[in-house]
Amino acid sequence: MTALLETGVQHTSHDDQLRAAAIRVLLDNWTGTGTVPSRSLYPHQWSWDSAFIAIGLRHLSPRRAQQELESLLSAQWHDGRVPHIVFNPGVPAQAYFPGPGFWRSSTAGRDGGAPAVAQTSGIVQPPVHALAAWLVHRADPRESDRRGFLRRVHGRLDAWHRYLAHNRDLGGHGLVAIVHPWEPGLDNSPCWDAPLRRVRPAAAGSFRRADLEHSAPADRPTDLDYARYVRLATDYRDHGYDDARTPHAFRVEDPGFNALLIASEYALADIAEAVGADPAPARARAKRLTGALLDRLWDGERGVFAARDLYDDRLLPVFAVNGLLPLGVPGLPANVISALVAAATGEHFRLGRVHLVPSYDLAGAEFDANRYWRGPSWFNTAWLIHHGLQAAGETDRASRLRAGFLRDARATGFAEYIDPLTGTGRGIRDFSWTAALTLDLLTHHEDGR
Ligand code: 2M8
Repeated sequence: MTALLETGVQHTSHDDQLRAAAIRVLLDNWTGTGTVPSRSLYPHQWSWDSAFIAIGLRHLSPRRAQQELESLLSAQWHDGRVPHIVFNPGVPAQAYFPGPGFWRSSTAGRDGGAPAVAQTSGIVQPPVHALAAWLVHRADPRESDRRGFLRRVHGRLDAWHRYLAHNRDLGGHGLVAIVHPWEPGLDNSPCWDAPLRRVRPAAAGSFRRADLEHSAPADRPTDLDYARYVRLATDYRDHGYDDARTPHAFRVEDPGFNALLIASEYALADIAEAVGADPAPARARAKRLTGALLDRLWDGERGVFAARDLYDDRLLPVFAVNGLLPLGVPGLPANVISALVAAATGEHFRLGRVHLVPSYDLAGAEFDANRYWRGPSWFNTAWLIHHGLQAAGETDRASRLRAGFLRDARATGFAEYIDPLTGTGRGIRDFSWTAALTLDLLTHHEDGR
């Protein structure tokens, strides 16, 4: 710990001060086995947060980055799912809703092989973990090999991807479906408004939100949205988190989730090769997913990817940041890449003319510069699009986005999200993935990822 603390002191330049501040956030939010997204609003371990956090932590302590991922993966269910939250038993029950008493994973999830001791949620989040594990390994291969890191995580990551391929292809077209708006991580995006309208809200007063104690109501989802989130999660739980048995009133193929899975399948193939296993299955899955992504979710008329509602098998005509995330997927046709860059820079997202990348259409009827995923810009999606632009050969745009990212992270004290029009910080501060990805962008690494 002392060595880590020393890493963060005695710097003078602008970047070094920012690096020291980012390290401070990560040290403060470390619990001993993993990192909380925020001490106040999110006092447990979140799945895709941990992957982004590990990507930053690898520059501070590759060993700690390994631990971050391994502590999350240790709560994996036998069916392969990596839960979206792993609860810290030391945190009071009322600190976060829905908490362990709501999800009841060890009893309701018994058939899915939920851990007997660790308490978790029953839904999932985007599978960024294999990508994170590979990047963590690459940061210090010798230390990784010495600790047998890749050998230990390979089987778990493989089981995770197999769970998604086998249990979550609810449409039968080779893509993963999400069954709750929290699963893609873009909780209250206008993308989900239409499919959510079908969901009967849980009774008002049947649950108590904890988020409004830490964040302004104008920045967070509405009570009606919450009542629907609770209904969906209750139905899943009451069907034992069994994907085949649950009626799933909400079933959507999301381009962001599937694009991140493709990136992670390629990373899993690299991991397989490094541990002497067969990389072919993961590579084949990545290729199949890419074909299905193009067939099912490319909206050629609007020039972006779109989510598909499996209820009526229709694309959801919404410009949202998840539609840009496939930019980094290897092997996309050139016309798709150029259309995506045009969409990012056009009137809906105005890349380069606003702060980072708005989560939703600047010209859309539902645009709200403050409210959670309904307009604000987020640092993790900006980081992903930065890499997508690099992969597309758009190096100038990528470096301008990187510079804006670092400016906004510094100016807002590592805000959770920001107003895309003014750059004002929203949500909470000292947010872990903002700090972690700042650290990553401040550090040059040879493979460009
Ligand atoms: C937000 O989601 C949680 C539910 O999972 C919440 O609103 O309470 C989202 O921004 C999600 O993407 C993120 O992983 C999580 C923790 O940072 O917070």
